[in-house]
Amino acid sequence: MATPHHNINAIHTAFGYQQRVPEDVPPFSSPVLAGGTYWLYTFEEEGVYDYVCSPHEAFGMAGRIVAGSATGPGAEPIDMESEDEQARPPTLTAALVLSDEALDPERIVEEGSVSWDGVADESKQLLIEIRGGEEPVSHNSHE
Ligand SMILES: [Cu+2]
Repeated sequence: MATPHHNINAIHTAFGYQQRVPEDVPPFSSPVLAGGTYWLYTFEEEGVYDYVCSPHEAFGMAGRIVAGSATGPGAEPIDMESEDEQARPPTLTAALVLSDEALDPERIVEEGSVSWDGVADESKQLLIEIRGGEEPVSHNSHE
């Protein structure tokens, strides 16, 4: 990673999310990494893997990797209406990014990769506003 303080955190029920990695995959997460370092993970099961960077999830730092074919729970649309606090959707802008059509799993398979520039600006909008000394204010306007 080029800059510090990022990690990889699977969108997995063990972390309180609705499952967005293949069903048989154990939960996985990297440590928060220093700049210039890396972390290795081997994809053992075929399917869609959604993940977020825990410190920056609300800001849209999320990703999708398709190992083999676009299958499994991550191939389905994110359930934004879920009221199950033990199975919540990805948070705020991460949910927008992962719902953007640029990250359609079949498209990722076809094109091999999708660039950040391919994600629509409105999917990158911040849904929280941080002002000096105040708590973040929710502007959860996409529901
Ligand atoms: Cu990050």
